[in-house]
Amino acid sequence: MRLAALTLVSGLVAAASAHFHLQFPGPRGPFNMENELTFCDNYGQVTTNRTTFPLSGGFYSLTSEHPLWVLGVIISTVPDPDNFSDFKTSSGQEQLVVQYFETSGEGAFCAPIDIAAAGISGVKDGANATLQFIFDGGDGQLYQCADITLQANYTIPSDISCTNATKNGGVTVFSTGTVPTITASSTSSSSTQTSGASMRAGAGLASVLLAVGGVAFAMF
Ligand SMILES: *[C@@H]1O[C@H](CO)[C@@H](O)[C@H](O)[C@H]1NC(C)=O
Ligand SMILES: *[C@@H]1O[C@H](CO)[C@@H](O)[C@H](O)[C@H]1NC(C)=O
Ligand SMILES: *[C@@H]1O[C@H](CO)[C@@H](O)[C@H](O)[C@H]1NC(C)=O
Ligand SMILES: *[C@@H]1O[C@H](CO)[C@@H](O)[C@H](O)[C@H]1NC(C)=O
Ligand SMILES: *[C@@H]1O[C@H](CO)[C@@H](O)[C@H](O)[C@H]1NC(C)=O
Ligand SMILES: [Cu+2]
Repeated sequence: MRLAALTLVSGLVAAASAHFHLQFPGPRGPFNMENELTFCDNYGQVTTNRTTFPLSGGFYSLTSEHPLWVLGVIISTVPDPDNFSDFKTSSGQEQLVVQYFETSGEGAFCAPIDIAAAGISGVKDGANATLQFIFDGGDGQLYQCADITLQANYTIPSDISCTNATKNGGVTVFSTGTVPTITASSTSSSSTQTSGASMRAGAGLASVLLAVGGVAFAMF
């Protein structure tokens, strides 16, 4: 009886503590789990220790603690972005540099990013910018920010790791007019208790993100 209760509690704690950690470019400050539900993990102030980051041909990396998740990356070119409006165009569209996509897999994830290709105003060689990573693994939208200086032809040092955990599944990019369906095949053995909740929340999120992605897509 007591054991069963403990197991249930630890299962709930595990579900609540599962989030994502931005690895590269580095975030504004130490990871704070509760704050990750708020703008920039609640680091509202710009930092001066910016990461030099390639204008094109870069990569970003994170670790996921959720088996099934959605990610998008937005950019701001204002000097001290401290609210979501700073990551939007004057007409209110999110300035996406990585289109929202869904994938599966816990652990390391690393993927290419071409900031110049997004055609955002103010993005150029030598410009300062802030990236905000928006992640949802089924327990709310989570945010981490990285302050960067863009540099053309910059090569990310080879000691920065860029690997995928072998469990990473396929990618669905939300830029078409079709509502994506989340399949049950992507659940991992270690997170079976949370997968049902993740999938339901994920399906709701998918519709919202589809609307966002659809609007962004229509702009191109
Ligand atoms: C910048 O400095 C802060 C405060 O020392 C630190 O927490 C953060 O990790 C640093 N950011 C990078 C990208 O190194
Ligand atoms: C970019 O940010 C750094 C650090 O905050 C600052 O010293 C530099 O002047 C800024 N560069 C531009 C072009 O605004
Ligand atoms: C967001 O911050 C900018 C300055 O960075 C400010 O001009 C603007 O009023 C703020 N918008 C909101 C909605 O708080
Ligand atoms: C990791 O997986 C993503 C999605 O499939 C892919 O775009 C990326 O290139 C992979 N990263 C590495 C380092 O292979
Ligand atoms: C980047 O490299 C290309 C090709 O080598 C070159 O034409 C261009 O001038 C470089 N840009 C900068 C800003 O150095
Ligand atoms: Cu979480």
